[in-house]
Amino acid sequence: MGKSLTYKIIEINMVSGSAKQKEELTVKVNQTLTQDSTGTMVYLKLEAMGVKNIKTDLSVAYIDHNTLQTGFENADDHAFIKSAAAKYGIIYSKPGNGICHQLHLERFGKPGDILLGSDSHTPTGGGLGMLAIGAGGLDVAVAMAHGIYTLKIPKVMNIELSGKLQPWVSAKDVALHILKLLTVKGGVGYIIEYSGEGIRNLSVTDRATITNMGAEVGATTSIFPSDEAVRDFLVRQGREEDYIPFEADDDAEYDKKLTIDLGEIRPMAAKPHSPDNVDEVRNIKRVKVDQVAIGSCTNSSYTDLMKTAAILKGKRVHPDVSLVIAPGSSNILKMMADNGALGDLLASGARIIEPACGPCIGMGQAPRSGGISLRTFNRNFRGRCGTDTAEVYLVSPETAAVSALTGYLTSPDEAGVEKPVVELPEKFAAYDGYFIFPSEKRGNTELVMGPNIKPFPVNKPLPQKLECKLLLKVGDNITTDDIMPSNARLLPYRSNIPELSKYCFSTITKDFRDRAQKHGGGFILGGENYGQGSSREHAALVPLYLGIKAIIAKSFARIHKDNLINSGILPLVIVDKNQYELFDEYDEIEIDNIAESIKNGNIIKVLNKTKGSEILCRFEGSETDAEILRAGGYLNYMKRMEKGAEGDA
Ligand code: MIC
Ligand code: SF4
Repeated sequence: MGKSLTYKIIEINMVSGSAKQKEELTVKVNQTLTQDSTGTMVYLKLEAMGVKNIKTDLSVAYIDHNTLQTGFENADDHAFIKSAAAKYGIIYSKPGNGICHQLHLERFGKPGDILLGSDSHTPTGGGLGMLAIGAGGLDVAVAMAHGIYTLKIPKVMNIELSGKLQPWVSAKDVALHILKLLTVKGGVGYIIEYSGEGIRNLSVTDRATITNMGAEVGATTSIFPSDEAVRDFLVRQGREEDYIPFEADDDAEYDKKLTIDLGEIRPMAAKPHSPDNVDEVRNIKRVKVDQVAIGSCTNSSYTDLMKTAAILKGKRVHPDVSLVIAPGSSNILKMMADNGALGDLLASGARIIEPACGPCIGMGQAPRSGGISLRTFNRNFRGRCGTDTAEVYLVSPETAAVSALTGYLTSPDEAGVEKPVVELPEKFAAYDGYFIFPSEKRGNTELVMGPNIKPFPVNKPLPQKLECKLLLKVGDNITTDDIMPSNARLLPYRSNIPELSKYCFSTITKDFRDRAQKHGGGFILGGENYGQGSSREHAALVPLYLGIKAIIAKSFARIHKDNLINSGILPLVIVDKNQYELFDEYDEIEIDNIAESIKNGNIIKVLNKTKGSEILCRFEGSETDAEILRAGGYLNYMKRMEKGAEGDA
């Protein structure tokens, strides 16, 4: 049997373990990326580890999320990250340069490399044949410190694409079609590998749109082969030397296979409030639109924005619509300024904002109360746009631009508008004016810590017995946006866990912090896919700060489970899912004999003292994970290991 592309890349980067064992293996991490809203924690942890030099080939610290500076907080965080970048030899990307994933694809991504990023959409890099994985901040700090990442070996799902996209259908519609097929949990435990004749007609940025939204199906990452399209992209970016061809063997072995005929896909939309609530646009009843937002790491490429400009050229945005556009990178904005397309956007009445995540993470441009917003983004969770009562639909740039003209959600193939054709420039702009490259002589750079940067919480070793109240019972697919919401008001406190704790679970209940404080912490009961979505480790650190000891759930999303373990919070999986019904909020819960029970596979009895019932759970993790939990989280575990090593010497 031949090898998948995934295993080929894993094999060339393998440090220890065996891909055949299907358990855990350690790989070399060639590149890392951080962004600012998760990055402050990464660099605080790197500092706490006492790291002198980073071990990756290349690491980049982007500032793209918290770019509104309505107070000193975000600017303090930028200054801190800039000083950390200078101290550790990391490339710093100034605010205004663009969105980490789009920039990384343009300037640094390399076929065959492994990239670890403190953001769940790091898999965007899979569009040019790299294994690009999103992780919690601590894992990225460890990757920088030691140059490695330990991976629970995922299964590989092959999606074979045949046929050709119809006019007006684009990569975003493919991503949404896949979400409809797989749902937000269908990719958990898998790396998705694309193959087939259909991929030949997809450019690198099309592919990146698809791998980007692999995060929404819960996949560890998604990857396309490195072929002529990748070479072409790298040549235009002036980086042909980074090209290496990589593809799976024809007879590669896969754990699951799907086939999709691209020709059958129509313009799609994800309706409120989940990316998998997908239907064809033409099936959705007439939806009047208040806002259209184009951009985000999913759809802010040169091609996406040039298509938008071509659709809007010589026309006016509908009077009831506010059209906002955030380019993916300063290079794209510069090219569009030079070739006149920016002028076409402005003449149509579009609002152009700086290249950044912007409205995608609620950093400005919140819709009006009860407003309808069409967005080319990847997540439409309730409240994420900054307005709890707004309804967000996820669509392609084509659907967004045409709907901005008509004022209604419109299937672009049925609007009688001329279809845009975009020619790629021979050479993409590469000014790199917003990058600060580390200096060779780094000396004693001091970290710049403003008053907004507070110490992060560290857990205590796991006791033998836990007795607490069940503070909250939630349903399936709870997102990290539910656990620790983000918007322009809260994001400035990403370095200030005590302040953030006031808003923990605030999309679900307003009194979670009070409950936790009143009862001295406790447990949470969750449904399937608990912790899906963002990689933010704040969704573990804030519960840790509030005294949460364990999360008992039907299943967990990958990154969040790792973040819980790294924070020393027990993630326990319910063996018989029906038993979820046996516990209710405020029941008194007891777990005894913990150290022994968390050996992988052992049954853990979770006793409900209020009802006299019992749920049987398991801890699903490696022996190292169990050790980390016993020690009270990764940093304590590291200290223990170091002490052990000193003791041995
Ligand atoms: C997101 O899209 O949810 C974010 C904001 O980029 C997050 C990271 C964060 O919460 O800071 C992600 O995707 O990991
Ligand atoms: Fe930024 Fe949105 Fe992409 Fe997250 S999903 S990295 S917030 S653009």
